[in-house]
Amino acid sequence: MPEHCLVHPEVAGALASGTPVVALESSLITNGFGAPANLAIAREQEQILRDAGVQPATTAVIRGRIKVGLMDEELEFLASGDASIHKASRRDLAYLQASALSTGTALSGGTTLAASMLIASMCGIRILATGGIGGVHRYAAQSFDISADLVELGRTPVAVVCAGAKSILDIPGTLEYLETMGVPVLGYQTGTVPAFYSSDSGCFVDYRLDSPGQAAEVIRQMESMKLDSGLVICNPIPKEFEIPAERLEPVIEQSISLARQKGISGKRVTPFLLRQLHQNKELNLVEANMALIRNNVRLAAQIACAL
Ligand code: PSU
Ligand code: MN
Repeated sequence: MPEHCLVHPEVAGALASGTPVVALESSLITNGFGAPANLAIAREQEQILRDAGVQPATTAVIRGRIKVGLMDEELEFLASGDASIHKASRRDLAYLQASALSTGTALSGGTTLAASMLIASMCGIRILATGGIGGVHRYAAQSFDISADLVELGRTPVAVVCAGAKSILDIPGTLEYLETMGVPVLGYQTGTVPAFYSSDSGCFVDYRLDSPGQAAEVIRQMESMKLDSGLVICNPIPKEFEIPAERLEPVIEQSISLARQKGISGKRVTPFLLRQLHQNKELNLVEANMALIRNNVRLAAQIACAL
């Protein structure tokens, strides 16, 4: 195991013995949901994996140390909203680790998909489950706002099970970027790219997967060729939780203009937009968001077992 990660003994044991392991990100605990939904979903994802015989490996930076596999107190801490907890992408990891040695306060971080993939790959974990990937933002031609998740997918060999990208993003633009980075975008039992809250963005996936075994075979092929890039497995939100795009769209555009008015930029953009959406009283987006995460974690468990 890499010396700069503290891998929980259960995770290390599972990796050594060939027990399936699925990595989970923690920025959705620190930035994706408010309390109490954040702690509930953090615990539930781990439980779904354990029930399927899979070892969960939630990644985070806890008081200056990168951890893989968290204790319940650590999930509680991440969900607490403590001011020392940052949103941690690839570029934040070194500073947060250094904080334990060089400043008075050891800082913590909820790891984004990008950082979580990187940490998973350092430890030999091959699959990660999340809600939605970051992407090319709307109006990126002016703002240059493109998530580091996409670059990470282009350079780090971890398969990511997600419900597509949120429709706060430019989905065709996101797909173009993934194509440029050489990242396959596959649909699980669908030929279309889901858009997080809805099962169809109107865009097509590269290929369709019909079984966990087929997904596992694609992962094995990528590994045997040492492509060193990621894979996006799109799993549409269950039908009963879908939110019609025409109800969502006005709220999204309102939230984006509010973000611009307030001068929100950089890493604050995505958490701001997610908070705006979740605060909307007419749309029960928190429930839908939790449902699609559960669905993704279940599929990731099946693929991990097939691997
Ligand atoms: N999309 C969601 N929920 C989330 C995120 C994205 O639907 O919680 C989080 C993920 O952790 C993702 C990060 O990696 O936001 C992307 O942030 P940015 O756009 O700043 O790269
Ligand atoms: Mn950004």
